[in-house]
Amino acid sequence: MKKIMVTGALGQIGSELIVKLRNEYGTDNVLATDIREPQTEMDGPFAILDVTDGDKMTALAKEFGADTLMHMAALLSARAEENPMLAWNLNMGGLVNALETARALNLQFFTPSSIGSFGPSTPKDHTPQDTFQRPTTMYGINKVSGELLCDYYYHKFGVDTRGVRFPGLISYVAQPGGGTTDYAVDIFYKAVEDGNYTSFIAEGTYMDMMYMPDALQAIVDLMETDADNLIHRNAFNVTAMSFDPAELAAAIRKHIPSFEIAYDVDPVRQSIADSWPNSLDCSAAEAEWGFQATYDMDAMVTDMLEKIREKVNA
Ligand code: AKB
Repeated sequence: MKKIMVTGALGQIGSELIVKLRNEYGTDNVLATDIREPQTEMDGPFAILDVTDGDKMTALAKEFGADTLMHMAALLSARAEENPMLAWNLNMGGLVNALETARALNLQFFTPSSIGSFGPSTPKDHTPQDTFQRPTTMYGINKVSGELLCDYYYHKFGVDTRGVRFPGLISYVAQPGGGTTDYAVDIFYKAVEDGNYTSFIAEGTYMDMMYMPDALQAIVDLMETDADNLIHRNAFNVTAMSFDPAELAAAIRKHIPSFEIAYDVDPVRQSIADSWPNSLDCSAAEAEWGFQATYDMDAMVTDMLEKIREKVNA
């Protein structure tokens, strides 16, 4: 049975990952950590952890008897552009501390990279697994450096590091906050509450996306795969769908016919989106560990609207 410590456990991915891992491996076998206290009482172990405090991270993992570390704490793309030095210190400092903890305690290790690790010179369509990565954002620089660092820890120290390049993740549990793909979550709340949405990303801007249940399953599947199957390890392209705001609005209109979308483009987030791929090729993830997404855009929209209606009505 695994004993897993998770950083950033109250974030968009972390808050659902904790539930998934506790269902798979047992409540007491998953230690949730975050820089802030949970707003509601958490079912299972929790500890306060600022990931820039490496000694505390290692001490917590040791005390818990962790054999796995999932490092989720990070500043997303738009917030990183607002405060590049904070992003560098948190994203890179936190990652180095997490890798050092994994090295010291011989832990299996997961951390997500992102479509943000690509840049304007990357082929935009069916972006290959191995290709140019010259991102123009601080977040992207952090993500490419992180991919390389995780490879380094594997080759140099034998740490069992693994990771995926997540696209925009769509979920109804916790709001993302500070990302470029966040419009694809905000739109659902506005559709249910107001019947219209003003997008900060322009029509015609395609980005990869994935529904959270598929993202969580991808993490579990990758971590459970026999290491001998893995060639790429730390930065598998994964995706489930690619759409622009107008296509997403049309899919929402199948459920809310009067739904309207308008545009008030934010130049910072638009330029980040313009530097990212339209659609990824995830054949390496499919071949090496059987990655498969189950939600396409219509299935995701149906579930999101149902869950957000329940949430708003409650
Ligand atoms: C963001 O928009 O910053 C993230 C990401 C794609 O990594 N959702």
